[in-house]
Amino acid sequence: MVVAAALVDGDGRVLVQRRPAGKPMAGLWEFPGGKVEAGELPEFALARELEEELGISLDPGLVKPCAFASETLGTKHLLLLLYTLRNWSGTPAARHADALQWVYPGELHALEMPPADVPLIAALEKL
Ligand code: 9L3
Ligand code: MG
Repeated sequence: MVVAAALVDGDGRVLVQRRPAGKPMAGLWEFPGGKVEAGELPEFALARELEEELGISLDPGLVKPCAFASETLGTKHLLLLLYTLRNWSGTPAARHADALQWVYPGELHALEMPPADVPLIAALEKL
């Protein structure tokens, strides 16, 4: 299971990051996040991943479930849970990604995203 966050700023824009060269799906824009570890609650996994990837800290109790999607690649099945996050501490910096950008949800369609992220856009357009 993979968790990801849509950080939402005061203007309603969301943060996406570009997967770096050398990683699977390099060059695609994704909602930041990563794999939930064994025994870990999803919201805590999300806080851990966002700290590692963006250098921000957040209260796992303040993330809101938003949408989910599943993706099958060969024999690999991926369940992706998307949460929205409006309050965090620190300024997001690209620690794992090679670029970050803030975009309005309607602009996400123009970006190349991993297959599991694409169906999540609709939920963000209704925020
Ligand atoms: N993944 C897809 N969309 C996302 C995230 C955070 C992750 N928004 C996929 C890419 C990998 C898998 O989940 O197949 C694990 O992610 P990572 O650990 O490679 O970032
Ligand atoms: Mg990740």
